[in-house]
Amino acid sequence: MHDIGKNIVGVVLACNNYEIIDLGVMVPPQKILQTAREENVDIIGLSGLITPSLDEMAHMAAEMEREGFDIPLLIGGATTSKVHTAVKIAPRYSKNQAVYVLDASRAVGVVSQLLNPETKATYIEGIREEYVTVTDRHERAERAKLRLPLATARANPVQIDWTGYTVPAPTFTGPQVIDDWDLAEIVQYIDWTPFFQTWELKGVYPKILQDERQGEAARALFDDAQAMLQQIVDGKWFAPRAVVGFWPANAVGDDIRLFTDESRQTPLSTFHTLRQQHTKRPGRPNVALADFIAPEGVADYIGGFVVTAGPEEAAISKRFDKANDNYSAILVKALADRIAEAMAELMHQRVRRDLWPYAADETFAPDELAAEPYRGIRPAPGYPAQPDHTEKLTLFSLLDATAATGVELTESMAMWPGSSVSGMYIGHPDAYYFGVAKVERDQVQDYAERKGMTFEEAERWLAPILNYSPQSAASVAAE
Ligand code: B12
Repeated sequence: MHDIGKNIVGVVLACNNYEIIDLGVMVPPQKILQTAREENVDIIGLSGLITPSLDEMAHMAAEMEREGFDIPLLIGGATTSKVHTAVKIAPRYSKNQAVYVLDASRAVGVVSQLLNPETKATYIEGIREEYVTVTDRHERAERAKLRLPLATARANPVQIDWTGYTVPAPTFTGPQVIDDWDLAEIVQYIDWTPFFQTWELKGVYPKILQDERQGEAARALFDDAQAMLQQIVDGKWFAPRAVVGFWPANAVGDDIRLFTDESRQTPLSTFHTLRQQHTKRPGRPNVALADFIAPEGVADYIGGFVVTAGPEEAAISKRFDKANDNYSAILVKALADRIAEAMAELMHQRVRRDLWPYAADETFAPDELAAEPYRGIRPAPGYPAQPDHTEKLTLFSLLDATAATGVELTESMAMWPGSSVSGMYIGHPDAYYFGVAKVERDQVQDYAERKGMTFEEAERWLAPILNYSPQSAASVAAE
């Protein structure tokens, strides 16, 4: 994971004359607290991109309480929310206040209120009252959400008629490294819409360039991006790497069993999937990814991949920072993210046409792909269809991904270098993206057994999607 959101907040606050100490990414809580003490800071800020960081934030709040800190704790980043801050973080830090900040533009107002002795107490009082209301509303809404027993949900899967289903075999079994990347080709596959979101410009590319209110800023940013992209391509600033693999596979219940070879006699590994447990309208299934893989007796396959723009972007960004060019430092990271996503898109097309040619005749142009008009999906561990980030362990081991690409998995299941994407390939024409949403205790129990985890471990990794308050919540934060 890397730190564009945190960078932007840091730059915005620094522009408003606050002194920022940026400790980087994946910093252990003790280092943050030690620096906070040594430097006598006024506020600590945490940024979280993927859900495992939510637990770490709750843990940090408990540590601050335990060590007697009495300064505000700011919370931000893509997966954080006011509800999570109010329900899971703020209650663990009663000595002062945890405050959720939606975006960089709001950070200045929040910080100035918290640092001004005249406004601080009233501001914190206001936040406390608001968080009590948010927590009450959240708990009422949660109680109202009735989930189905797992067995009932399982009895309502996606109905696919597998009789007569055939799919071409992939051109190889097991992993293969792909390192003949042409940056100029990758660039054609960039989806620009999320790039503008990074800069808080909301709208769809290319329309956003003509937008009445944001058009001018969007055009200027886009021109800068194109100029830097040209330098990235011409100067070969990045060395992208990837690994892709395919295996014979069949669904066994909610699991996807992978085999060593076509005889399907020797199991190699298992992907575990989670099933939607919410009440559905008649005719709507309770989906799990395993529904899109054929049961035993039918020759089906699954693929997996890891792509990375490479680690170079970090050093380049640092050089810009050193030259006091924060803008280019953030721009190069945002472009590295786009390149990683573009590689995922380009490789998926190569898979469909050549490597696992179930759509060999596909002719979509690169700029048509963002709308996903093609056959098959590539769900990623951490995305709504598979919220369990630990499935990356299985994927990485199957692909021997660290040796193949240099991408490492951190303890909290983030990938380093930050501009990396991983996922699975599912080829059935009826496969689609969905959100598992919240699950009940019975599914957590079942999932833990299937994965060979303890119940508490499974609860911890699934914490963001539990439809109940886990008994272990307190212990997670108090660990
Ligand atoms: C760009 C992006 C990526 C990029 C790069 C991510 C990165 N920066 O490291 C790429 C393509 C590489 C990527 C990869 C992945 N991603 Co991604 N990604 C996104 C996306 C689309 C935008 C995130 C972003 O950079 N936004 C722009 C920045 C500027 O915004 P921001 O981080 O929210 O920060 C702002 C505020 O939050 C606030 N703020 C942030 N920090 C702080 C701190 C303080 C103190 C304060 C006051 C304020 C503050 O101010 C910032 C500026 O306004 C989000 C979806 C979304 N729309 O949010 C998914 C998302 C974050 N990704 C997600 C996932 C799962 C992944 C992968 C794990 C998928 C995979 N298996 O490959 C990988 C993980 C990468 C890794 N290295 O581990 C999920 C996470 C959900 C979850 N359950 O954990 C998301 C939410 C998508 C989704 N809906 O499922 N991703």
